[in-house]
Amino acid sequence: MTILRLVGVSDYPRFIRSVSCLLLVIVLLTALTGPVLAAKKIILDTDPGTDDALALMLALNSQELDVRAITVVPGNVTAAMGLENALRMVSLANRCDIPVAAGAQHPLFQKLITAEFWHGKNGLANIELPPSKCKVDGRFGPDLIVQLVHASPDEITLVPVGPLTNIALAVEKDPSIVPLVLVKEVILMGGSINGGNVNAAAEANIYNDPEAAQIVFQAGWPLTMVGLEIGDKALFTPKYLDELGQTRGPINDFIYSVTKFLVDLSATFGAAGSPMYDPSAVAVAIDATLVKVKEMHVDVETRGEFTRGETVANRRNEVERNVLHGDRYVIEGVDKVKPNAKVCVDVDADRFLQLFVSRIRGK
Ligand SMILES: [Ca+2]
Repeated sequence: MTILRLVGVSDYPRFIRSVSCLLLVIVLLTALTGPVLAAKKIILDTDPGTDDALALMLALNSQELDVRAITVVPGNVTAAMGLENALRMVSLANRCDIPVAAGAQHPLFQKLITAEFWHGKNGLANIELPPSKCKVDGRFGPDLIVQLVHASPDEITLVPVGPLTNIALAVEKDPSIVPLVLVKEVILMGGSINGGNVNAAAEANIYNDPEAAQIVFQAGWPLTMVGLEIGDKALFTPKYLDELGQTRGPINDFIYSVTKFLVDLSATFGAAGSPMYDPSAVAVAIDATLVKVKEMHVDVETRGEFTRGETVANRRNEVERNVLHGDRYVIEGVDKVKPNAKVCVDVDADRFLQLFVSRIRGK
């Protein structure tokens, strides 16, 4: 009543229109600035790698994420080739402002296993990107991780999509980044709870440095494991490739070529499409509602004859308590085991793939 009296009855429709316009402006401003303000700071640790290329470009094309650094780890390709690939991709995206740093040169305790067989001889589907305009950051990758985490306490999400060597080295060099919860969260692509992809037991990223992976899983920080179950369900099929091919642009064209290589490769193995492994971790960082998670305790097998590199997930989060009585053990009860990981067990595959395609197309 008071408002009506103030504006006068004859002005009432104009008043409503003004208020509506103001509300519309506020909504538009919130839509435009909101996600930018709330961008999640991430460090992408990567061994590029074809699916690393997809992960990197998805991250750079998503305003929900603020990529603070890219650290390179050996895995799919050697450390030197991975660094060159990372620099060329960042250059293609015109993002020389993002530090790109070299890290470990080999796994902690074993020989490196490279995967040109799956990724092309240069690791990037044999696509020759122009030389990089960007310069390498001189800092050692794990040091850069520690430095950035201290500079933004409780704000940095680590997104490792390669072997976990650099992340383990960061924890070993400065264990304080974990107990003080300086790292907000770790969302890693790696592992599986239903068998491996390099052999019956192990997934490639974990298999390439099981000791490092065990350090990362046991570190005590909030950790999400985006394993094979997610990428294997989210197949990049010719349908999505066609959608990607409808638009042009440097990133769009590059990712189209990479995904075409992957789709063609998967067809030679009789698969309907290519599993979206690395981009799945970035997608979870963008929108955690894409996946269903279950809390589990996960250990990494480092000694098994057939199971080295397996992520051994305790689905019940309990173990039998066996107590020695004379010459035998007797089960006296069941002890609870504290979960250390949110394990992704399902994904809304089409929503994830549509998100990927639309972001690469810049829409
Ligand atoms: Ca990778």
